[in-house]
Amino acid sequence: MIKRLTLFALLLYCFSANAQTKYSPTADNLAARENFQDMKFGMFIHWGIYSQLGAGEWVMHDKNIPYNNYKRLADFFNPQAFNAKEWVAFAKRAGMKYITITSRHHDGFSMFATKFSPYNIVDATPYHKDPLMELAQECQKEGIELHFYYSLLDWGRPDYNFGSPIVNGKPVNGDWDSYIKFMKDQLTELITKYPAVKGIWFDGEWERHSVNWHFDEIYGLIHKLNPAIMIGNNHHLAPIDGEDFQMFEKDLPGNNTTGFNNEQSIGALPLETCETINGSWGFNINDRNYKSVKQIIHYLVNAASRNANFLLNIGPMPNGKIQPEFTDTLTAVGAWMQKNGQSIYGTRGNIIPAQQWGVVTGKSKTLYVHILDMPEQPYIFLPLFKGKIEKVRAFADGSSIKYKQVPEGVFVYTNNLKTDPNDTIIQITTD
Ligand code: FHN
Repeated sequence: MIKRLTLFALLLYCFSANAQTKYSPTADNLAARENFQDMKFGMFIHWGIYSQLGAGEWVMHDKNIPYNNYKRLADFFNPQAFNAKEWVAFAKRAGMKYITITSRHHDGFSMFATKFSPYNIVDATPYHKDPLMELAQECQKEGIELHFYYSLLDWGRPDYNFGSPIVNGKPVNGDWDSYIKFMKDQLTELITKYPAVKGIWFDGEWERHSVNWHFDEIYGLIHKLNPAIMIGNNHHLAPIDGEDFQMFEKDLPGNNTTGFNNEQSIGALPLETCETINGSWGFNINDRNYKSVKQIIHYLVNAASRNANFLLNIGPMPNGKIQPEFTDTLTAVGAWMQKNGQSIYGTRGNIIPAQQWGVVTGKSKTLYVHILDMPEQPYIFLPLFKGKIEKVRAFADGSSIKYKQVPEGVFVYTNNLKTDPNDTIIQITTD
């Protein structure tokens, strides 16, 4: 009898598992994915009450600040100099097409007006305004996409119960159902109230790999509210059902210098890689490890050649201003994009593997060869290239360049080429 019951339970399980419908993206979502890949360059923003301590967004955790003491930061968070117009104009000037901003980080503080937690910028600070609404409205006006970073991990809420052991998919002593409901309520607010929101960027799953995050319900809800929303999750794993893009942290797809991407293979979804302009995500007054204009251009070009967007982070200051080191660098990157954006926006990658001299991006019948490190010999070689070439020109001035096609690929001669210290671009038109 017991055997029969077990068999029946097994059959029932298999049946219900099969009956679960797999996510199938709508036409609008597929269009959003194409558009996402076309944008190529986005601005990541980590900004919260932690910015006031000038030591990054993990300061509460890193400096062992008790949650109740940390919460006092809200009492004097008053970013009077925040100006959504300036931020959006700055992102545009840098050549960025979308903004991904922290709506709630691991400290649990909501940077938006929410009915579901009093610990939010409108109710808990003297600022009493919702900067994310101003940003959303400005993004919509200026044609910039807005994505919200949303932390799954919460260091302070009793229902999350940070540090608790996990038993049967739930934290012991927490109230997991209440926490899941809370997140769904907040996500509903973010998706239904804020204009221009086009994506949700989850983070913090890695803190509890063994818990049941109810992603089927959470992703299902988001796509029900707006099927075109792009969902990504920084779980450092291969994408799971319901996600619309795959992200990599501080590494180009396929690399694993951080150790985050041990279990992460590259899937078929649109890709994004994020990195920060210095060494910190949130404002860090002591971090002067600024990336140069050249480093940022190289990151962007390398990401595009591997078919990935580049989401570059800045941590604004607590008053809402962006420090001049960041604005100067990104204004120069924007000037470069103004001239050379055609070789990045709307392109796709994985045309040939990365070479010692650089990489290739492409759009329909045009290839853009990015020489990032000019070789000593007067030519570069593009392996595997089999298409019929119509013309090879310098992108900067259109002058013709000599080439020789062989069965193994093509030699492009660089001796008379005017070089660019950031990236010498050659345009190959194929038939
Ligand atoms: O812990 C966070 C960190 O603060 C930051 O938000 C980055 C951005 O990719 N993600 C987490 C670390 O994986």
